Amino acid sequence: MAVREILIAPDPRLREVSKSVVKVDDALRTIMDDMLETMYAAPGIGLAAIQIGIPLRVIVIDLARDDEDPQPSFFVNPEIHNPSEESGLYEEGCLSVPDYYEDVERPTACTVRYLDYQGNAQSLEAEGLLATCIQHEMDHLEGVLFIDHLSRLKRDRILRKLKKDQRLAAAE
Ligand code: GNR
Ligand code: NI
Repeated sequence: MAVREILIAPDPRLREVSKSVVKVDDALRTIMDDMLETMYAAPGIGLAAIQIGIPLRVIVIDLARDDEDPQPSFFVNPEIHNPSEESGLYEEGCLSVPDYYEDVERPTACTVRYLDYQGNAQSLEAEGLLATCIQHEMDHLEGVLFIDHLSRLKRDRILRKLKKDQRLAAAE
């Protein structure tokens, strides 16, 4: 397993629409293992493949707390069904938008259909943080970032600061 570099906005690759996985094989499992290790190292609770530059519809999530055993979940070709009519606000962050946290409104529950690490079809009823995280990761598969749910003023302000941070880091 290897920790890969996480792309930071406004990297144009984060705007790509990821492609469906054709086969869950060992090559894909290596990517999923690297995604998990990269997410744990960050640390974060979710990661989409495009965040390490791989435009495939693959997500890893682990919501376990530090004092709990790891509970990694792998979602290949995930689809959201039956989003709840009820929506709620959750303060989101993103490893590709480091150090910014803002409330985003999303359905509070949904069903997810996907292929697991072995390639078996699964269905999961998600609510709360899991539902939020899955929807945040699904957005990445469409080239959408959580800041796209904010006002243009807030989004542009964050993107401008991110560009400046990267300019300063490059000059170091
Ligand atoms: O680590 C992460 N935390 C988080 C908090 C609230 C809502 C979504 C997330 S996902 C984020 C990791 C990430 O960027 N995944 O794409
Ligand atoms: Ni993210």
